[in-house]
Amino acid sequence: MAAKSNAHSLDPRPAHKFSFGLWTVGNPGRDPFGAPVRPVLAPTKIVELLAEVGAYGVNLHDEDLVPIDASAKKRDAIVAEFKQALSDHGIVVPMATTNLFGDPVFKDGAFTSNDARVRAFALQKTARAIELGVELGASTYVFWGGREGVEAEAGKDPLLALQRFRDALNWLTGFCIDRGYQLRFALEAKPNEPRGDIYLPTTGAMLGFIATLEHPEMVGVNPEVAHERMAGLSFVHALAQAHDAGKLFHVDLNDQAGPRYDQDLRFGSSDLKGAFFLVRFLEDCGYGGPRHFDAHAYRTEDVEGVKDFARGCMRTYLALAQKSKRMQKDAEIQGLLAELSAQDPAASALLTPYSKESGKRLLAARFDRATIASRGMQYEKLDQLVTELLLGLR
Ligand code: GLT
Ligand code: MN
Ligand code: MN
Repeated sequence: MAAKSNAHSLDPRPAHKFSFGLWTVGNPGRDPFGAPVRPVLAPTKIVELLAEVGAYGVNLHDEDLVPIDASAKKRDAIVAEFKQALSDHGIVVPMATTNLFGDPVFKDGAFTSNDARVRAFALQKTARAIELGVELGASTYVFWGGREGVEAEAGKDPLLALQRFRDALNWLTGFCIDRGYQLRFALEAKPNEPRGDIYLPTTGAMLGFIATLEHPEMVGVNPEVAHERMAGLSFVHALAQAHDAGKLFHVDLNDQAGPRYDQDLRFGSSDLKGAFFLVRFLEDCGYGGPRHFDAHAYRTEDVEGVKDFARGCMRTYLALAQKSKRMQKDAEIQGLLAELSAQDPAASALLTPYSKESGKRLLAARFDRATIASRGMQYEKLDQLVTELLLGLR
């Protein structure tokens, strides 16, 4: 009986806010070396599939739904049909974004292109995609500048590129304010691919850049697991910095085996322990936004395999959230953590905010370095306990 109720507790519910992009479950398995291996599913079919596996939301680029050359009439018909599918299946659109990377016109970037015609077209395309997102009920708007970079450094002035990126975001926040849209922008970093080097390559870089915008309060970040790992960085640390800055507006969950091409693997399929710590962080920090899986099924899969992939992302997330609760109740782990957080009162008294007085006290203090340094931190024990907890041994 216990096993059965545990199995049910891994069933996704709307309150979990699990979302997928049309481009993720709809990914037909094309890669740079091979043609698609799965049928292209119509957006309405993808909505149906997401409802079947238990997701709550679907995200989209403008072109995932409306072809770039569609007439206004065609666009409206497609959108109406899509809205009907959303309401038939009880699926919402929490986030929308613009495809500023697929069309050849964006081969040298969109907002940072050297060509003013491209920059103006990118703004127009984004403004229209924002209208679409708002019409579908999105409250977060993602910016992933896949083509905003260089191979030939000589070809673009990096300062000018940043200025152009800033000008574009300022224009678009102005547009939203003017229209009365309540959208929040979320900037998504990636170090490289498809460009040799993409500007603002990490979440930390994005956070620094946001402070230079005209409306920083409207702009946050959308960190992606795979993208931080491609740069060899800790994802949970990126999440923590974003949250600390009040900028964790959205999150792209997937997995990635170290610095290599962007794998967008099923959540938790490669670095289970890393996934555990990020779930623990998201669950504990008060993040209330969607848990978006920006990943796709292996190229070996058929449509049933895509469902296995989507269910797997959500089940692993929920299982790890349960493990996090279990860790909270594990007396031995909590005992070690309590030991780690116990502080020497005399030393704590030295760590008060700076004043002339506290400065004098600190400078006069004497430290027994050898004794302090001789303390073992017991991280080996702690880490092994966490490992055994994840392995189901505790
Ligand atoms: C693209 C990219 C993702 C972004 C999407 C939003 S599109 O698939 O690899 O990381 O989140 O533009
Ligand atoms: Mn990715
Ligand atoms: Mn992403």
